[in-house]
Amino acid sequence: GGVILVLFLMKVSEGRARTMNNTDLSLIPLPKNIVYQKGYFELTDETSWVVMGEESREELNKIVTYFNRKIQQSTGYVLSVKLFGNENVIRIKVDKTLKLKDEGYRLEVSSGRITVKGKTAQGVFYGIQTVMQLFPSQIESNLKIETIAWKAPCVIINDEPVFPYRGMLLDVGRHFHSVEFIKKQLDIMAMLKMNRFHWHLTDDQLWTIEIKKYPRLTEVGAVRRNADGTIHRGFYTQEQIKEVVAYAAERYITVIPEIEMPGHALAALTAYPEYSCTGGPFSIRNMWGVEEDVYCAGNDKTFEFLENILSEVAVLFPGKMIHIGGDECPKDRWSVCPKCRKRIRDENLKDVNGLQSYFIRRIEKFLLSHGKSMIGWDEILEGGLAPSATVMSWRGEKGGITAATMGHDVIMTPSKWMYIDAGQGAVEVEPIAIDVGKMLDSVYEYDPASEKIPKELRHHVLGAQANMWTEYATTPEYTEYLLYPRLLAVAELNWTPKVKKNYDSFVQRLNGLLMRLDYHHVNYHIPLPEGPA
Ligand code: TNX
Repeated sequence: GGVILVLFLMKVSEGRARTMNNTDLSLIPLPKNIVYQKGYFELTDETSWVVMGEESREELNKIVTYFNRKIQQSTGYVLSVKLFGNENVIRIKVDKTLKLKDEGYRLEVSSGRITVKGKTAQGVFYGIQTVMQLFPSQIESNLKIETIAWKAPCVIINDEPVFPYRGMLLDVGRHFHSVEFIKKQLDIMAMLKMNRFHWHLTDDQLWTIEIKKYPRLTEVGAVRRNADGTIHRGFYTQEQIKEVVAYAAERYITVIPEIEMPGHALAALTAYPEYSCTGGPFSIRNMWGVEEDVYCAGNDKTFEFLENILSEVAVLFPGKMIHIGGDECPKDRWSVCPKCRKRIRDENLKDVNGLQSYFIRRIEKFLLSHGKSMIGWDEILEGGLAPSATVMSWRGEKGGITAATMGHDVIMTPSKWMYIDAGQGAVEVEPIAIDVGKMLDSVYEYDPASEKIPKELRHHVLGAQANMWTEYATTPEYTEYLLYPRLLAVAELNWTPKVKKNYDSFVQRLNGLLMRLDYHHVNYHIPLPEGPA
């Protein structure tokens, strides 16, 4: 390990020692279009912001506050905000007439000033994120650094994302992760221009969201004793949920909560066994895999229970989408449950698979009546689905392609590429994970809208998502180790046009980004193309 680290650091310092060339920018994700210029802008304690125009002024002021906080920590400068000015300023503006997508921006760094124009305030936010990446990586430090000239090379950049959905899933239903941990990842996601956080809040092994109407969900469902005697626990109060949602919103990240049903529900059923087919009693599952006891689809009270939960969830998460899981629901209990069999007869369903579709459609109707739209894993396609639902394709891309053919929007998260809970190096040296051999380059090469998807359907592909399941990710350090640097590859494949994607260039730029992650104290994996020595 030590030798590898030294070699890596030598490589990094070699890169640093070269004279700075404006074409060596360490930008991730790589912008759509860069024109390199000569010279640089230098940030000083006299630099100020100028918020131009009337459009979205209040929001732009919030963005200034966000970046000022950051800049002050590392540089010690408190940048003022002025009404006018042309020299030593960072000018920002929302310009709706720009011929760019909503999240797009145009920026120009010249020796006298930096100008960032966004199609929306979010575009401005991303433009400034790019500006931050133009300054030395030390700008990410939370301690003041006095020995650095804060120079950004002169460039003109026109940029916009390929995909509108650029996501990351964190599973807290296997191993709980703290609010502090989540905020740290949201900071990094914002830096990478990612905009969706899929929060997998419930599973067979833990229920982690406080629901006022059903206190036993967290009293009973948020603590588990494993076979080895270790205790695993944790849940978020509604106040903490609001705190995370607001923190994400400040970074232009929408939080999508996932409440799993009809399967992966044993933590909830341990607390409220009356909503299962057998009535229990149960104890929270203390191994991984798929559980046979699921919500009873024949009992109207089950739907009342779930709808009451979703009503509270709908208020906590202002985003439009609610994820209801839908994956891996065994039908064993349903096929022998009298209430489920009666439902199959009464509703003229073909069989127990029809019951899965009945379940999902009934929940979707409820969500729509609350102004929310449903999203679920690709199993929700089985037996028919209402057209407004979005499908997350995880068992490969086939589910996604079928869904797009049927007119659904799709998020690609095929396990072969996007499951970054698998190991990312040689099995001999990597810690245990759920799977092996998901290397950085193979993740990077993934294309969410490839030739495999008929051209006329590609507009249904909203983007890709990296899934961080936590069966084996028991500590924050190890979870970060699995997330990084692969999350950076996922950020780029969602943002950067196919023709600009290049793995060698990505690895070059990665060195600079890893230094930024150091300032955030991220425990990333060090990628070595040669494998172990
Ligand atoms: C499959 S992806 C699951 C998860 C596991 C994951 C492990 C999906 C919808 N279900 O419950 O954590 O594999 O990689």
